Amino acid sequence: MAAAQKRGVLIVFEGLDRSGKSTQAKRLVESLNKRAEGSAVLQAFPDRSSPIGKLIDQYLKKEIDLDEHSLHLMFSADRFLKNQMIRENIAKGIDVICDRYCYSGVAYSLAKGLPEQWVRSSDVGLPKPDAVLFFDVSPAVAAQRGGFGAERLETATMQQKVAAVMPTLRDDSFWKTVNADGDLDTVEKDVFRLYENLNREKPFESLEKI
Ligand code: DGP
Repeated sequence: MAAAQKRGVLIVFEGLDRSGKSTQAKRLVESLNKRAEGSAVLQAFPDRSSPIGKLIDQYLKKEIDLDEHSLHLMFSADRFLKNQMIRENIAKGIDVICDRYCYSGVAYSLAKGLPEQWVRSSDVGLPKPDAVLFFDVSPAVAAQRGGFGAERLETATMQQKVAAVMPTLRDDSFWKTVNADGDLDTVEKDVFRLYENLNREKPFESLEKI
């Protein structure tokens, strides 16, 4: 009898701007697909090409203004648009790697002062990550990696606030810290080690709280 198909895993890369999370998320997906074509997909949030993501993109580029509560819900809705895609891939044995997830959503909105309970509730029900890799970069190393971009939230003040909030969202049962100060190859190896140790035997869950 053929061996039962193992499920895929959902891995979320979170961290501050210039922590290297986007680069490493891409590297992980490339390396997995090199080993087995079609075995992993990359999903960046926000998905700026989705109907809602297009509006978010315009907001980030300062082309339109949006009410902050609406914006929070739009980021959540953008993630829920991928709910089915994530679950179908995981069921088929395909790994889904996300560059940002609801933890960015909560951290940015708390940093802006929106009500905590409300902010933490809108992503409940999303697929629960098997691992959140938190890219921990020291301020000195982040500064060496260059200045901020021109988008609305790319400011020192916002980054400091998000840096203060993000660690408070940590859940030790599935968050893992990646030392993001290292060079690209060292960090890639650390990420791969964490990836290899994930448990595909346990049932895939939904987020009950954030
Ligand atoms: P990126 O494409 O990774 O550079 O992210 C776009 C910007 O949007 C970045 O400044 C972080 C911010 N961001 C990402 N996800 C969320 C979210 O869910 N809510 C809010 N308010 N901001 C977010």
